[in-house]
Amino acid sequence: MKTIAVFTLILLLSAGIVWAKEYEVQKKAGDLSVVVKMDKNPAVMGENGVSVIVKDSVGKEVTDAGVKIEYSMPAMPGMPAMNYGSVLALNKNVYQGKLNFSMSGPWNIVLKIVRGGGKTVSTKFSVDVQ
Ligand SMILES: [Cu+2]
Repeated sequence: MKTIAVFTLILLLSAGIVWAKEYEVQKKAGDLSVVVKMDKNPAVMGENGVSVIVKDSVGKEVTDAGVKIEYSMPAMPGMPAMNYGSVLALNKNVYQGKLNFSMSGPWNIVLKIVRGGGKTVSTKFSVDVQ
C-alpha cells in the first residue's frame, strides 16, 4: 500500500510539473514592464495567489512601488456589478497577494503601480475564472 501511495504521489508531482503551468501575463504599464503570475491555471472561484514582478525601462526590478490589483465583473442578470481590490506586499522583489473570485466567468483586472511622487501607471487584462 505504501509503495502504491508513493507511486501515486510521484505520478501526481510529475504530472503537475508538465501540466499545471502557472498563468502568466506580461504587460507594459507606463514605462514599466510587469510580469503577473497566478498560482492556479485556470483561475478558480475562491482564493488565487498572485505575484507581480515590476521592472523599469532598463530592466531593473522596482521594489519601492505600491502595487494594487482591482478586479471586477460588470453587472449581469441577477448579479450587481462586483468590484474588489487587493494590495500586494513586497517579498524579495516580488509583489504578492491574493485575489478572491466570487464567481466563475470573465473578470477584468486592473494592475496599478504607484511610485514616488504619487504618479500612477496601470495596465489591464482579463482572467477567465473556472
Ligand atoms: Cu457575475
